[in-house]
Amino acid sequence: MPAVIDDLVPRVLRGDVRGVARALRIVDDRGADHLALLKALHPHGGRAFVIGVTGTPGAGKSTLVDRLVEALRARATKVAVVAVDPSSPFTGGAILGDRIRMQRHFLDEGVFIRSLATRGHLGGVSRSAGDVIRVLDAAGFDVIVVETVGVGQDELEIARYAHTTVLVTAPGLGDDIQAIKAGILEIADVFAVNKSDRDGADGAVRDLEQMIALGRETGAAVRGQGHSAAAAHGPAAGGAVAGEWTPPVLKTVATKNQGVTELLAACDAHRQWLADTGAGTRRLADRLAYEARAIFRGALVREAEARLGVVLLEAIARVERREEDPYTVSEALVSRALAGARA
Ligand SMILES: Nc1nc2c(ncn2[C@@H]2O[C@H](COP(=O)(O)OP(=O)(O)OP(=O)(O)O)[C@@H](O)[C@H]2O)c(=O)[nH]1
Ligand SMILES: [Mg+2]
Repeated sequence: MPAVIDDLVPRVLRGDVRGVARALRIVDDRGADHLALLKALHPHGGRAFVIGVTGTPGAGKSTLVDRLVEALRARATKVAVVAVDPSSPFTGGAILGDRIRMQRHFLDEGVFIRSLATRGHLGGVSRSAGDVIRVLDAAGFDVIVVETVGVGQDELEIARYAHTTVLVTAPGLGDDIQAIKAGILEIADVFAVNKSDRDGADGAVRDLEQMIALGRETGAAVRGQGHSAAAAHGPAAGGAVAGEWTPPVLKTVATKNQGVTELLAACDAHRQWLADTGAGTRRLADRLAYEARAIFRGALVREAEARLGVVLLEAIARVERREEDPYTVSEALVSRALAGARA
């Protein structure tokens, strides 16, 4: 192991704030030592509870996260917050806004706030988030909250790293609730209808509950298990019915700190359910498999690009000039990159 990593690892494991910041910079830069660092930290992870917070832009995610941090600190939990904004070209501004919103935690040693500059990273947003979570987990943070904007593919992928995924929406975003249907229903464990001080909160709660019930019916039908009304609707406060988790839909007003205790309780209940049913172990195995594939793909592309060098550039130029089709070119490139490689 490189000497610099040798020195750094114990500092990260002690939770030394400067050491953690340094480690995150190394991971971000993807320099020569970053894999050695991640390898060394890997065995020390697996203790942190990772909460993913996603949902429609402007729904109040950061305000809510700030309140969650406050509630967690009240129980002396060490918390790290990771803000991810993969799509916006104005990331600097958005993250600055998040910082200002959360700055009252800045002098608290038990809170670590970090924004993720993700665009342009090979392997994508989810790989960066996975690496950052690995460092923070090893550093002994009890809870890691990951805030992502939107409901796109990146956010769905980041949810793979979370134990509990909270979807935040707000009244009057009817169109967005339609958009949410595309995949997020399956991955959200807890729903928060924030800005419940506004009109339409009860309607939004009803809509979501209906969609969840419908999703469960469809799921049950697909699995050929049938369903009961009780299983479809579950208890009002959310929770497990016959081994299944019914995502609760909670009303919150982040600006007034309303519903935050209940939201945290729902996350705790989901964590307990993961532990009690073995679902947590399965999710972890899924996540590790997914992560291994993503890391493999990234490493493969890097290696192939390094081997091909200028040959790759020339081949792409031929496609640009319409001398060759991209399929034939890709096949030839893959053959050439892997030539001589043994399993
Ligand atoms: N009325 C009302 N306003 C809220 C509530 N929660 C947040 N807001 C306001 O909504 C605006 C957006 O809040 P943010 O916390 O930045 O929302 P966000 O979802 O993190 O936004 P992005 O990260 O940009 O997608 C801010 O002006 C908040 O003060 C709430 O419960 N009620
Ligand atoms: Mg935000």
